[in-house]
Amino acid sequence: MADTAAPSAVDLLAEARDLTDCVLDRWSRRLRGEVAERDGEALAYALATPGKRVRAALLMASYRAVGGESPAVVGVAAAVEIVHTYSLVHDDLPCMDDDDLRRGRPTTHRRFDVPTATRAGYLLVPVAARVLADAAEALELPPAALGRMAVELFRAGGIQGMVGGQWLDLEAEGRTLALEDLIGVHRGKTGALIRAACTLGALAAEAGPAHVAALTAYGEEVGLAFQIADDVLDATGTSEELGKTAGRDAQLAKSTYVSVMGVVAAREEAERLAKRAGAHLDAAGVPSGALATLAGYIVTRNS
Ligand code: GRG
Repeated sequence: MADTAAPSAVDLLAEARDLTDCVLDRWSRRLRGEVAERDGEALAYALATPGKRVRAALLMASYRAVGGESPAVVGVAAAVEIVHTYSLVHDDLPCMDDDDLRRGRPTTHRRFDVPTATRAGYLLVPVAARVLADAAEALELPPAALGRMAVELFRAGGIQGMVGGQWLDLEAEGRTLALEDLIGVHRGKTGALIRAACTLGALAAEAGPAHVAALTAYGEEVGLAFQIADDVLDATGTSEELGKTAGRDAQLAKSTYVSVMGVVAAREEAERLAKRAGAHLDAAGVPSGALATLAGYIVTRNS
């Protein structure tokens, strides 16, 4: 019998967005008091841009899947979303993807200027650390758990993850990558932070090693699937639907799943990964309703 009470992806994302945006708004107001005028405005602008909050939703669903119950977990989700927001601000800069539109609004460097947007991006990284530390305190986690969450988050954001993947991505512009190299780029620039969101959800709930590993494995698969879906949307969506310039990958001559295998095979691969993600949870006995819904959303979304 169908479970009519099971929340849809729209419900899960709306909840994550409402809760996370409250934390981000509180920090925006705090930062406006700490940071000089124009930089404070740029920080608040970047934090207020309307993201889908997929990473927050994954983190909260991962936390609940292993028994977490505190609403304070939203602080951990906000920390991950702040790292993600910094990456978008920098990704759009002229020295990287050089884009004018993000989340349906002018990019931070277009709304302000390149030096201000660059500073705002860097400033967000220590803000994420502060938000994470506050959340760990509110969750009454021991210092070792905060340390482990910080290592997971900032390792995923660094050379072994997001920065490393982005670096390879930039170096590969105009070149054709082999599929295994493309997988490395995608797992780094996008997958690592998504995987970390799932791991942090498990760590925030003080889950045991088998459950942490299962959620990490789930995050690894949906992280890659997310970027494959992004490649497909870049090739098939409109700028209006995406809130960012469509067709940018082709303009920048980037290797993507679409350029390597075409739209149909790329969609099939994303769906295969989403199924594999669910299998990791099933094998570890982690109840996976919301996470299965989110994996399905990640590979069928239209924005
Ligand atoms: C110094 C080389 C170097 C890098 C700095 C800029 C950067 C770090 C990394 C870029 C990482 C990046 C932007 C990867 C793309 C990830 C991606 C698919 C973003 C879109 O995510 P959504 O759709 O966006 O969840 P919203 O707006 O909904 O949050």
